Amino acid sequence: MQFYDEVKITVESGKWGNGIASGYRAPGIPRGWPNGGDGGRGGSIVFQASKDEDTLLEFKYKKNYKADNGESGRTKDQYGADAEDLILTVPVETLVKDADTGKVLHHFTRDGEEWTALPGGSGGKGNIHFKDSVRQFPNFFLLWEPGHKKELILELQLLGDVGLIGNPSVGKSSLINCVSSTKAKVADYPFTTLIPNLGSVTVGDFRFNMVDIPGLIKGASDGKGLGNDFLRHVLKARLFAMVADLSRYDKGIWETLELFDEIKEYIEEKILDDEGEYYFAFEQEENLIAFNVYANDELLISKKILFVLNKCDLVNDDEVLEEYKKQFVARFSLFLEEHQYAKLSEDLIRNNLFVTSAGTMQGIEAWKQALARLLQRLPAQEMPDVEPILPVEADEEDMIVDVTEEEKPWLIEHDYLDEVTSTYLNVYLVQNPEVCRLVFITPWGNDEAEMWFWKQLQQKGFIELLEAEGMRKGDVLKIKSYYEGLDDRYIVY
Ligand SMILES: Nc1nc2c(ncn2[C@@H]2O[C@H](COP(=O)(O)OP(=O)(O)OP(=O)(O)O)[C@@H](O)[C@H]2O)c(=O)[nH]1
Ligand SMILES: [Mg+2]
Repeated sequence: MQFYDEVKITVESGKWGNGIASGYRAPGIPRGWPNGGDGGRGGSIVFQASKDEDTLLEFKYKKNYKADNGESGRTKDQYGADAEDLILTVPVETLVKDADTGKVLHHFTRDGEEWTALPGGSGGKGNIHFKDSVRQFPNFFLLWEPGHKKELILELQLLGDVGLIGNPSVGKSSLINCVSSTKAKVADYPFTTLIPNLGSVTVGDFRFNMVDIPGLIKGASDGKGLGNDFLRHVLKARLFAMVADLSRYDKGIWETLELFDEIKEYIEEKILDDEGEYYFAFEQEENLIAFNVYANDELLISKKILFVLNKCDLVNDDEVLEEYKKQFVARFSLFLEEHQYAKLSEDLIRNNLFVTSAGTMQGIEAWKQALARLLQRLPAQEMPDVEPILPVEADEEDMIVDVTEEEKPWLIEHDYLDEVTSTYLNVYLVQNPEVCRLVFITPWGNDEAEMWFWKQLQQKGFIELLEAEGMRKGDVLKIKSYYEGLDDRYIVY
């Protein structure tokens, strides 16, 4: 089974049903009264997080999601039926991004959390709403607002505090199973783990997460083994636990240290910009080892590193064990030297070395306690910035972008402007989302509806804002469309 942790989908919310204009008439009541009902609400696209989901696999096969449209209103005061919202279930820790801009729109962190990605279209009011003292029988209704359509990227984030990194079969999954209630698959062949496992570890009343990813091998950055795409998950962890298999002796140490080259290449390829100057460094921070990445002399990434020598039950001789630890310290020092990193003190390396057995539980409790102590001292995990999606609230700042001359020839050709007066009339670009919405739900050509439109603009203060910008009768407003597949509109003031 493949692990789908990133998918691109298209979502589209439903349109509102049209309102309708109808009237009640009866013998003896010649004029009657309006009774056209509203259209029903269009379905929204709503995401819901669930702890029972752990992959985005479902979205791999179905890419397009569209909520139903609302029904049109009916006569005799009857409203059209609302459409149901389309609920899409995603795992907790899913990020929703705008596919065009890459901006993070939402980050799900709780089971059951709901978020409306696209609201169903609004509008669609029947003529019963427009009756007033002057207008006894309004003969218009409002059109549906079109639904919104958007391309989204769903990305599953496994935000871990501790990331387990190591070669295949060193016992990473066995370790996560020992310290959390996760039931990761364990087997004696390489690449048992194909999907990252996320576990929650409790020490007293402190809780932290741990991520176990598939085993990495030398050359993973060139696609060897399962490749290094899974490093993305571990890179979100504050602390890297590098796991080595004690029973592989010297070879086990080298294989583990070589993984730093893969991590380095991954970061160079996926995170660092080609242009800037950057370098990697192992540095002492209090009594911790930090693996730091600097770009243009600023610290960009800082991961704390500790080493776990697992399967110590296979070397149940204290002297050999002691020798192995010494060996590890010497090998790591040599690795730093050969790769031209600055030296670290031997005590520092030794203090960040843990010996465990996932088989007999030896050293597990001490390791777990040490992880909790370290994490409590480290700064909290950063969360990605979350930006709101459409529709944006109306605001003075976004009323008018510009006045343009460029479109005048086209507007003259299409009768929005006449040639003689066009020299002193202006074309205003209006990008306010609320003005856009009102323009799209108004049935243009119906005098009453148009009057209603201008009254709305007046009441909401838009006319005042536009006139303050210098707008005069006869000027053209170019209204920015916020709806997928629909062009900007022009109206004459
Ligand atoms: N004797 C002994 N065997 C262990 C220990 N930890 C894990 N194993 C065994 O080592 C083998 C591999 O363990 P896993 O936990 O699947 O290793 P992994 O690192 O997750 O492997 P991949 O997912 O393939 O990368 C299994 O047969 C485990 O039972 C240990 O502490 N002692
Ligand atoms: Mg595993």
